[in-house]
Amino acid sequence: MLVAAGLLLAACGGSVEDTATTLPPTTVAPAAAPVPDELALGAEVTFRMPDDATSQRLTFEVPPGGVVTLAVEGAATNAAVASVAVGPTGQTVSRVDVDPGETAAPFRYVTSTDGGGTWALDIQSRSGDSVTLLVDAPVQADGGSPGDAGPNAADPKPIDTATELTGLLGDADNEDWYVIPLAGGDIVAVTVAVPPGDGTASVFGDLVYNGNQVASFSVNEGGEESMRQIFAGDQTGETYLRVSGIGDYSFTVEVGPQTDGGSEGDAGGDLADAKDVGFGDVSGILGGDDAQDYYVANLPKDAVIVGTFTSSPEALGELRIELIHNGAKFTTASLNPGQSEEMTFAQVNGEGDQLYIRVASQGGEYTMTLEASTQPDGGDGTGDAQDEPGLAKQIAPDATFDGIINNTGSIDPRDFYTFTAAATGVLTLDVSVDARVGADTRIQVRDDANVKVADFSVGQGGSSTASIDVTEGTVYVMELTTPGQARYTVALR
Ligand SMILES: [Ca+2]
Ligand SMILES: [Ca+2]
Ligand SMILES: [Ca+2]
Repeated sequence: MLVAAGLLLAACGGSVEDTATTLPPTTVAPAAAPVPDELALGAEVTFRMPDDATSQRLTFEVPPGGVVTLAVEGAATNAAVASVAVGPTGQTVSRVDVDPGETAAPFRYVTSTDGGGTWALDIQSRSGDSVTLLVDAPVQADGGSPGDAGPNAADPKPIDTATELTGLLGDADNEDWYVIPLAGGDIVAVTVAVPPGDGTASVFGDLVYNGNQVASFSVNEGGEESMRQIFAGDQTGETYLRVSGIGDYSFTVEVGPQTDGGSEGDAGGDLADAKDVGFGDVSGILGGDDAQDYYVANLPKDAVIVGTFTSSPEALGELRIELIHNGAKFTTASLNPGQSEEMTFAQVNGEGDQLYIRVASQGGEYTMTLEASTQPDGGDGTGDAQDEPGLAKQIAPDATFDGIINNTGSIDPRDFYTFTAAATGVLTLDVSVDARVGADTRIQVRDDANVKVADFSVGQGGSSTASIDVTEGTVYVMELTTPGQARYTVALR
């Protein structure tokens, strides 16, 4: 019997096999029953040209998106070559010639959703010769359900996500469109593969959103390509996967929300829409129209913010980090792909003030590890030692404590302390400056007559000791200043 080659093509992912066999002579005898003018799909018939004719038209109905296949065999007793022209009525898309006793090369033609209808076989042969015919037109099953995927955004096919699906393109079917619903702030990942074949297949995939192509890739035979597109929080509605080209393909679509800051959803694209995060580990992703992520966190009073920021090695271009307080950027960092940077920044702020973090790039993942603690100035837990002598923070004459000053942006340029000498004699003042968060730091001490009794500087990572003659009961004021930012340790003894 004849086997519809196209069915084998579909089943074998595009490989061509000539599996038709020579019919036993008994079956090529003239048909016992007349062949109907309209052929049934999938049913083998033997047509004998009437004695008074050399051409005859037979028709069959092709459903939209059907893959038309035709197998033809000439009877061994035929006197000459028979030919069968095939195509939608009024049009020939192929002509199949078959020698006596031979099987013609397989024919396959892919129609699209807007194709189908009545097709014709125009048979020409010697009068009395016979051909055995098998036509079929199984409907494509693009995206795992019956039917061709439509040719545009007006007629896309819904699909299951996270499942490997298949599709078919070729002939009149140039584009398959699939619809992917977006909830806002989604990540859409698409993989498309084209099986190995005879070298004629290749497809092009792209994602379309709001009429614009937002991502694209091409896949050759035997290849597989993937793409990932990030959608911003306000990008809801639908995106479309368009596959165009020729051939069988398989594909998988995965859709899920971004998890910026550890919870479902994109971090907002402006200050008003910033995502609430605590300090700790914060990771997120940018890409496409999601070009910036904003976060907000409540600061402790007079916060020292320590952040480690890392851009993924696959990031697109520079990652920019901005820390914002009271509507003003107070520090920024720019990271290349794969780069990591630690930043420390001392603030002067009220309890519960908010820190905003803006992260911006063309695309990629990032992580931030954030800590915030109150400035340790004077060791009393109340925060910054103020930058006016009249408001100097009281310390004991034998105190040891840490502090921090930050003159970048004049946020906390000076720390003032005051102490009362417990005894007359020499008071020793040790000052060291942190090696990592450090800058030249100047220490000045004045007595209650505003006479300077000490004035020395300590560099980054350095330490120094001063001996000061003090008088019991006298109130002294100590001032620390720096042009940069410095963590310092002071010990009075
Ligand atoms: Ca298709
Ligand atoms: Ca994001
Ligand atoms: Ca301070």
